[in-house]
Amino acid sequence: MKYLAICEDDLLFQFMRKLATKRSEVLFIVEDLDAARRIRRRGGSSQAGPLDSETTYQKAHLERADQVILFVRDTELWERVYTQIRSLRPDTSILSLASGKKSIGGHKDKLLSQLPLEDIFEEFCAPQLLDTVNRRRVEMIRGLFREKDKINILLQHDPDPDAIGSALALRELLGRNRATTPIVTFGEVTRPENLAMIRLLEIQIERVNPADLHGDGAKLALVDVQPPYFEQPLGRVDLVVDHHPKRAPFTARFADLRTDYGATSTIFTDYLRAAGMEPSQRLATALLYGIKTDTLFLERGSHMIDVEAFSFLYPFANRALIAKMERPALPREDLEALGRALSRLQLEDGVAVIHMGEVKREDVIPQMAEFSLQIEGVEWGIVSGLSDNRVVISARNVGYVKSAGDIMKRLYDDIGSAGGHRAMAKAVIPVARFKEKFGEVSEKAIRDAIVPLITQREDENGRG
Ligand SMILES: [Mn+2]
Repeated sequence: MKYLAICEDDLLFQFMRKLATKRSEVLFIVEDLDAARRIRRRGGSSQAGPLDSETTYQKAHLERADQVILFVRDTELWERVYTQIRSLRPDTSILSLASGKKSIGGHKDKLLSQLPLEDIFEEFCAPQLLDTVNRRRVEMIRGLFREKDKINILLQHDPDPDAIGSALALRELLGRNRATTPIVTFGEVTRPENLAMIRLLEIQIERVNPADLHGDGAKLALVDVQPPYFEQPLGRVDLVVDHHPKRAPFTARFADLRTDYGATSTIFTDYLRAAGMEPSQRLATALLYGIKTDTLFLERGSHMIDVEAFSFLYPFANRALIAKMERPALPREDLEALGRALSRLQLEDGVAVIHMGEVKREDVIPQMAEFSLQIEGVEWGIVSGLSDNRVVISARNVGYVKSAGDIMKRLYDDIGSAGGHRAMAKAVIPVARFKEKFGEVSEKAIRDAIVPLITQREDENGRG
């Protein structure tokens, strides 16, 4: 096969140098002498001359060419060159590389085919370019923090797998651990699948009060969420990586919002790949589960990019573990404790108070608080249990009433840690301190303390 490549300059040669020099049958015809020399110096064959002149093609033996490749961006020149070639060789096939689809429109020429540059670029160059962009972003992210900085990675109120996976990935990307880079939330994980995820992957998510976010000069990173989501101002935000649309303006030292991504975990998978990092099984499992749940197994709003990230992570992940997360099981003992508690449930002013006693697994408590809101007439669900010599209390409400976080704080913050937001809150108190203040750990003690605060009229609010 003899190829004739007709080009304005030596750009095409640069792109296909390996191929063109290996196959000496490609002759490059270029406009100027310098370009022709450059091609020859680098091992190609070339000839210089006006591209629209008959003499050029006679010298190049156009009649021996099996295929003409046309790489001319100037549309007027393109027309002249095309006309010239066709008048000399009506039967040779021409492949035109051009931007846009314009030039081909006017010609009913079966032997002319066009390869749009955009398509070539997208398929072969864009992924590598994107890789460069991601690598640059990773460098910027690493540059945000100094080694001695503590970083809080803040998630939404009820962290989901996408957020949790992203937080783990950020930590890994920064080469940090749980102590220096805790994952925090103002709320807590409640969905059984998500609780199963953090239990099976041994991920700790700490509850913090908004006031403590920058304690000890800690830096703040947000993943899968943006600052305006939070009711309270967050102070200085160092990093935001998210895939949700930007609803309100915010400032952050670094922000990467990609609304065309189905999951934030996909963005972090991009980062990891660009940084040349192979994810651990734990991280790959978390990210895979994040992408899977946020895109409803690659159905909802997912794109090629999510599918690619998914298939990259798949071999590293523990699929058996994911199957367990999707069907979380409750310990039998805890179910029995719940059954007993439910059997004596009394509803008063729409408030359900359930004390489960000793529980095997602490995450059953928020799960049951969530569940209690489904009981008819329940507007507040307060569920408590004992775990590790601590009283753990979860509060939930239907959302339009008083702030659960405020009430828990007023009651328990002085003897333990308590907080949360309007619809969901938690308190953890050492048993001894609870007994000092309330006498005993029982449904009655909890109810007697909480119900008055819930039913208190608005105008009294804040005085007690
Ligand atoms: Mn998400």
